[in-house]
Amino acid sequence: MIAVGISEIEQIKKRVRLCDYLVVAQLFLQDNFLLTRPLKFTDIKPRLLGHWGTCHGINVVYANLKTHFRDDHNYYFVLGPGHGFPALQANLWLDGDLERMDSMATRNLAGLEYICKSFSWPDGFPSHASPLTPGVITEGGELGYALANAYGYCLGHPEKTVAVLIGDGELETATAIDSLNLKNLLGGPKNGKILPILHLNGYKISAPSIYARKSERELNEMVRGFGYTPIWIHGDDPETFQEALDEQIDYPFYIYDNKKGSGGPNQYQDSHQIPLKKPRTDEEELKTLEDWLKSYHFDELFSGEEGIKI
Ligand SMILES: Cc1ncc(C[n+]2csc(CCOP(=O)(O)OP(=O)(O)O)c2C)c(N)n1
Repeated sequence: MIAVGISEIEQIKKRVRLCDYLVVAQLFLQDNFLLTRPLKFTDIKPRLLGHWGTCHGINVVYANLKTHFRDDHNYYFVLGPGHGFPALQANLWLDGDLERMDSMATRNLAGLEYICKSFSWPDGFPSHASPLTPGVITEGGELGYALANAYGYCLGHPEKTVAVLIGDGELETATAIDSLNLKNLLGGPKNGKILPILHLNGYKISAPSIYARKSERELNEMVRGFGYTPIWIHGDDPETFQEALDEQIDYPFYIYDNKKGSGGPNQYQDSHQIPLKKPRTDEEELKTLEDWLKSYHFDELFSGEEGIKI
């Protein structure tokens, strides 16, 4: 039994589809953002930069946490892998957080075109989370500090809950793994609650992460050794995710186990950055990109006239 109903579960799925589409649009498109006509070579950005592989997982985590903590004004989210910026940007645009900081990022077609065109574009947005991003206080390009930041943010604020998403590659940094020890210093009733979520998508750039090479048992024992209780979330089903978040545990450590690059044309190590190299010159890749974008049925979630429909 989970604390959210069927309509909220459906809403999470729609939100993830919408944000996934916006990620792909930001990475690839400089025109024809709603696919109102067949995709052409000239619709594709001349220089493709950014990261896809981690983005679907970020969108899943963001949507589930947002629903779970919908009534909690003391809930905060820290994103470790700042290279997943297009996913963060999609969520911030959808909720109007971006428009509050940047009046061009309106929640309509003009704003959608603006965020897509401006991603990784001269004088536009950088490819990683940066101080231009609402709520971002630490440059997002260097991995490792997310958990320490989350503990710091909770210091002296027992009312706060901070969920922190840590990449499995990121957890290989000395800073991230050692930050688990902060529980012994800062866990307790005087400070806020930390919810670490390990994004176990298997790979760091082109090689398997060390944590993906460990068995479930080894990972569980490692997590328990640091004083947390491991809670596994296998796959993308929001019901499973909500069930995990509903568990009442003092020091949870969620392990979100999904496929890197899910929903895209290739997975794991081939999905880390731009999974299609030459859709601006290769007919087959252009078609693959068009099919990929169409797979999200974006017209059910957004239209030029009505705007956001979810
Ligand atoms: C301290 C540091 N070392 C290396 C890098 C280069 N780098 C960028 S992304 C990445 C892989 C990250 O893997 P993971 O944390 O698992 O994220 P995901 O696989 O979800 O993209 C690395 C090593 C970096 N950004 N920061």
